[in-house]
Amino acid sequence: MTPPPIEITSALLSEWLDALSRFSAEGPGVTRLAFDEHWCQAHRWLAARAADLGLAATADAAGNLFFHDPALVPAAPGSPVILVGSHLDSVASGGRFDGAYGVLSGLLVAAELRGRGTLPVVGLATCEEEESRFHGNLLGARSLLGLASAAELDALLDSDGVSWRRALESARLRGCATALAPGASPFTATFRAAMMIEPHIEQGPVLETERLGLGVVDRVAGYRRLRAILSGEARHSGTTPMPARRDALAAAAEMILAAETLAMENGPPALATAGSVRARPGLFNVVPGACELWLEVRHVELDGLARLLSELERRCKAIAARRGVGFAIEQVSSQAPAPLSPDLAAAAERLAEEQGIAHRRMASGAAHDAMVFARAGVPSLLVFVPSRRGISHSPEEFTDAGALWTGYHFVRDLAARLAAGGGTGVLRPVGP
Ligand code: HGY
Ligand code: MN
Ligand code: MN
Repeated sequence: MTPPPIEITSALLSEWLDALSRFSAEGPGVTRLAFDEHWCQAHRWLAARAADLGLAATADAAGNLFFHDPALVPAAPGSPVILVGSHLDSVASGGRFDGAYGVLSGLLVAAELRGRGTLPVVGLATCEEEESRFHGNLLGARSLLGLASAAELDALLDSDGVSWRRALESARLRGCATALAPGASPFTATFRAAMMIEPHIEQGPVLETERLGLGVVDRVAGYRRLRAILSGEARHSGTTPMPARRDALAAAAEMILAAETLAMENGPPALATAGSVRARPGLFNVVPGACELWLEVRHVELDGLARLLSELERRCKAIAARRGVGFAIEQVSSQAPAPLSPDLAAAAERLAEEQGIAHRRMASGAAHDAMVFARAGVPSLLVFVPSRRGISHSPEEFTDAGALWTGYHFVRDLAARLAAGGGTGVLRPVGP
């Protein structure tokens, strides 16, 4: 075993979280969209910190970044590893901990456990998870598992019309991604994921309310994201009588409230959100003739999610028909709810009990990279630490240093135990 050249402490974790948060666009909170210049700077900074810790940092063709023992050869066939990490991107005006905590934890765990155990531990920063730039269904995790296709590189466009291919190419020119493989499957596995552990802030109020130090997550809610286009008639706002109007924005307003009502009627864990509404032409003196509305529903059960989706569509269509407004809807992204590994959750609970850390099993309402790994058959676990007042996707997101360190320590010890046992009891045979 080789000890890391710098001491890994709570102060170091906090200092590096601060440093990582500074790779952000102007404005409140952290804005680090996949493959943008701030993301690239963060990527290079992480590679440099890996080197400080005596680790190699290997990027893949999608810009995912792996932190590992230099003696470990990437893409070596038949050599499974435990991946520990989370995502590097953020939402616009997000917090300092979402994704970043898991990325830094993975980096530090890989350094501390380098050369220990029969199963190597590799840190991971996925390139994209938030869908803030591309609505790509968790591009990072999917690409590193070989589940993203070449067609998506051109089909996925950001709000400026830049394709995923072009954004990735600019990141590659800055040294943050390797060349795409030719053919329909441009992404190949850099490491064979035998297990995946994602340390993350809870982003909700449960752990703080119940005064618990850890959440052992055994299932993750899924979502459906919809773009609705409403077409009415743009008319003079000073002369068009109220009953004669076909106002696309007023119809959208009703749909927004219908979504809220639907989720309230269903009760937890049903959730519905209208995240964006854009009216055209967007003037004081014109009745809006067109409107784009973004809607999202979430649920931890697949049938619950399907029911929410169909009922929301039914209510929106009825509103549009009553108002004489055209209505077209498309699903832009979706994640099925994902159960995580019961074996890993049980191992985590055992360790939390041994260490005397107050904890509970819970579901995650937020989506996470771990759900993609789990659905791909990789035993996966999310470990939560408390979020102050449950706030996330906001500059106000906060977890104190002690709670972050407890979670880090716990994940390190869990990974060490799993690595030492070679994954016994958890690791299922991994196909070729
Ligand atoms: O949207 C989500 O649930 C995640 O934070 N990306
Ligand atoms: Mn997030
Ligand atoms: Mn996250």
